[in-house]
Amino acid sequence: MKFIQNYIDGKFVESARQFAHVNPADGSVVAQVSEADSSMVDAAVLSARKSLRRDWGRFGVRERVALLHKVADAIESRFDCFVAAEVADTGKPISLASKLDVPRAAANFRVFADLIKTAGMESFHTETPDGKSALNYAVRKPLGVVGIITPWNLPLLLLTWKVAPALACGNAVVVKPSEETPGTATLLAEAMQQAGVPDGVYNLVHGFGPNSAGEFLTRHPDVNAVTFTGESQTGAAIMRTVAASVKPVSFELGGKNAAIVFADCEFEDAVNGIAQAVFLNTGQVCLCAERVYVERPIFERFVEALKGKAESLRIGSPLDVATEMGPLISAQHREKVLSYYRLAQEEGATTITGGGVPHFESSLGNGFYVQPTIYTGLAESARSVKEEIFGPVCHIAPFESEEEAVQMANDTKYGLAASIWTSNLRRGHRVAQQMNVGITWVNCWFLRDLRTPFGGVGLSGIGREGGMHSLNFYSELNNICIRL
Ligand code: NAD
Ligand code: 6OD
Repeated sequence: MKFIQNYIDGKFVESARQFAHVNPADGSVVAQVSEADSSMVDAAVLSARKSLRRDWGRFGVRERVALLHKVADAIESRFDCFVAAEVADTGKPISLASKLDVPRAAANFRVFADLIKTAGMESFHTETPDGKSALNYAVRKPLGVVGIITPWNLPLLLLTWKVAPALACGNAVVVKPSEETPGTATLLAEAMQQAGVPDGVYNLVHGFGPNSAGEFLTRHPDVNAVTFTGESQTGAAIMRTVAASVKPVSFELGGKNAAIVFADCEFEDAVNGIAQAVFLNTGQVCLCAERVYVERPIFERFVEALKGKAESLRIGSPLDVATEMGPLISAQHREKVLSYYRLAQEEGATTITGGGVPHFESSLGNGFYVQPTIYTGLAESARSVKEEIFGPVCHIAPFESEEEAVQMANDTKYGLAASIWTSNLRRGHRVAQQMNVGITWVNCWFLRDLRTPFGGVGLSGIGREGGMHSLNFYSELNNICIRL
């Protein structure tokens, strides 16, 4: 049995309480994880604070940049260990962890290192009506101690997406990964040690949300800012907690994303792209499309083609390189997804494919698998069309006009991402600009440039991260005005 520990002030530390880490592919307990109590969260925050007063606080940008590249080197030098830990954490196919999560973790450190190196600051030469003259320039300073709370779906990618810019800006961090996925964050602590990151700069506490490490961290008076990725309702709870101390927050929350497929699309590209957008990572990507709107003339053909894609997905062991779809993260999450499968039936859906649980003779039968599922025929007001399911499932509805497609796509309390599929680029631009979301893709999906703004509107979040947006969130600006 493996033991997964907290990492505080450069040391791996155990706690009195432990919880089990379960393999989603077969339901077996694979590790015991130390749950940090409130005194350990205090120690982590104190250690982060002290690091700002020691070497780390005196590091210049050049030294921080060099160190972040060393962290990326350390991740790459242990590539296979990170892939194994990501697969053990999530049950995602090894091919996906190798192509997406681990390379992105290293890229997050490199991109934000390079960005802070070249980022300039604003300056203004000011002349007042009464003849005074001044030079204004802003300087960037760290926020201090940043609390980072992350979910289980892309645990390493999303953690490093926040840790890298936070460290680039000179902060020290205390991270609380999801209780479902403790492995890669712990391996990242080893990579930090290997890279020579000073003690206290990266602290890791394991545990749950309410009345556990997550809440202790967000409630902590000596944490200067909180950045969170997860469910919208959790974001609301964290917002209530941090309100008392008026901390800056960045929230990347849930979605109920739409895809709009016009009859003039490149049909094969659109089918392949939407299959990715619906089923990647077993539908557990916040950007996944759960609502697909298809222009009437190609509706039947599109539904048939996506059904073919869903039914040809190789579902199986995450360790098999041929596997394309793994299990959901947990028994509890599977029950949630299956409850939506039942709800869709009750709400009058036509099941095009799936709707249940695949059968396995092997130990995978104890895993948390569901079938990739497509529904049609639901009213737009149905709960299963309105609420985030976070599984390999979509509802496909026909539309008659561009205006109707835009109206249906925007009829949601969420607003994270959308994709538009058309060979008419003028229409692509026009429709994209009407999407009430933070991220719109045209003829692609989840094609990322880390310098671009990332975030959502409505229930999908507050603020933007990515590129300069991350640097601006993770720093305080001090404007200096010099009378000339
Ligand atoms: P979750 O909100 O249940 O948990 C996320 C993290 O918050 C976990 O570490 C959890 O322990 C912690 N937490 C829970 N309650 C807390 C509390 N009261 N105080 C402090 N911490 C608390 O989310 P999840 O189930 O892990 O992830 C899935 C959700 O995340 C989906 O809704 C998905 O859309 C969303 N998500 C959004 C993005 C994005 O970029 N917008 C990215 C990935 C996932
Ligand atoms: O690609 C990213 O930077 C990012 N934040 C992806 C989020 C995916 C949500 O599950």
